[in-house]
Amino acid sequence: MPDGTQALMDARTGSPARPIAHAEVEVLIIGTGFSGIGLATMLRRSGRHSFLMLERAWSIGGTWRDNTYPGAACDIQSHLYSYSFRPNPEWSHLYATQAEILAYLQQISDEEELAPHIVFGAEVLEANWDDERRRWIVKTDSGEYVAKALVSAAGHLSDPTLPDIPGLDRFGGKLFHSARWDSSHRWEQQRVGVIGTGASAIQIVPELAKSAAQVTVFQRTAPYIVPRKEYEYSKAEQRMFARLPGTAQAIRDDLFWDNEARFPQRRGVPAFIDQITKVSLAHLEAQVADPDLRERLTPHYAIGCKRILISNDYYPALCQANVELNTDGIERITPGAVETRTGREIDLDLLVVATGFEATDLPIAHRIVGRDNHLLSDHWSDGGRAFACTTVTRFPNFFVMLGPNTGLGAGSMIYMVETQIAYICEAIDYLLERDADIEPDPEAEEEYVESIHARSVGSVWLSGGCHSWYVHPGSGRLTALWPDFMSQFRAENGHFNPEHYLVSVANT
Ligand code: NA7
Repeated sequence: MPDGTQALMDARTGSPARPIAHAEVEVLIIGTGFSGIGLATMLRRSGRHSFLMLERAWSIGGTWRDNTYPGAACDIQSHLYSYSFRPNPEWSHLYATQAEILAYLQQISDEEELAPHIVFGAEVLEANWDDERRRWIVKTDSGEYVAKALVSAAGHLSDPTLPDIPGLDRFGGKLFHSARWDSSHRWEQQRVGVIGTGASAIQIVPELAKSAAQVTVFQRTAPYIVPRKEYEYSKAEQRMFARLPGTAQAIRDDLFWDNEARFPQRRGVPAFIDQITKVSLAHLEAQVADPDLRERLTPHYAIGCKRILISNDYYPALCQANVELNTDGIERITPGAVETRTGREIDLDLLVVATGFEATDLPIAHRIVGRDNHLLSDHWSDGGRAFACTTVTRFPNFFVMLGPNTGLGAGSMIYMVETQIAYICEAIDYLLERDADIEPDPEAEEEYVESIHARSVGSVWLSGGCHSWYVHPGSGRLTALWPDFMSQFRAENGHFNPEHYLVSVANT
């Protein structure tokens, strides 16, 4: 097995031996990314201390711990991509880097005293609802945990996916996925290949182009790219945000409504979609002079059907003499090269696989078993479905964060996370105060899922003529994204309402 593949399979960091533990708590949370840390903070602030977070790695941070590739940064503005209940006056730039976001999460974990609640190195192997005990029994590789309520905060961009390309496993050079970057590997002066041209690849390529001998970017589908507004906050501004939090809040509000105003693009409203298409194509024209390269970089689907990327340095990197955009298609991978469909062999020392994540068939769903041995991945065989995007029929006292239909084409996932936190905290209060078990009425779930589908019909995601992980390949339905305004998500899903639930209480 090449060492790259090995690196992909390895646990996130070292794995110190630990005793097998057992514990019973009110709430178990799987994961310590933005969803888990945020929910834990609010549980603790509301006086609930009986909870544990199960984390398979050895540090917190989720996707912001895992994605350490050169150039890793968020493409949503920092003052919006942060919790409203933990504003950070010290954001250095309009868009934060991975390291800055991870430090922000770590600081919250420290200051909110979450460490005693985290079990590191505890990968959930199976979570079973026990109808007699009316508890979730969660087996991990470091012990068994029991809880009244279970929250999956495992994320949808957490398990890398490898492309199904013949020979990938026989590549003899260095190979790793963008989300498992091996920082010990020196790629300077090497011949590097990058498979994929998504949000990760377009951040990686300009960094590689600075000092690799040769970079070959293997593109299957051209992305739309728009300019990235750069802005560094001055020390004076940061002091102002700290002393007058209302000024940072005003920025946050502006950013929120700016993003919200982009939603009509995704509905394909002509005036909106034409405007953003022009912006993107003008960016390409301004940055790429070579007509052949420009043609190959021109997308042939409706903008927004795939994520609109932001970058000022990707196109210029592709114009460098040491960088090639290859659009021939990959035939196979040999021990030393990528062979294209035109029969050309491109020799490589390093192959970076930036092909995204298992986002349509979430691996965690194969490990969660509800009432009557019902497996979550079976319930979701046609794509994720949940009432209020959060609860699932036949899965009592179970909540999923950033699961079905919670992704965004434009906007901050942290807003979605905070909405779900409020919903879940209210639901947990409800069920713990009554010692009740709750699950959504199947009819309510069905009605909700249909209302989401009705809203997604006609959107660029379904009608834009592209292939993306937003749409479930089996059902053809939009299962990853929320097909409405962010504010509408909060209006619908900001509060728990027991009316839509089947509620059972012990001895009744
Ligand atoms: P994405 O956005 O899923 O992008 C994956 C890229 O990999 C995309 O360009 C794919 O091309 C390409 N890909 C996938 N499989 C193959 C094969 N078999 N051959 C060639 N190319 C392939 O993942 P990212 O990590 O970039 O970004 C994930 C999210 O992070 C993003 O949405 C943001 O929310 C942040 P395709 O377009 O499918 O033709």
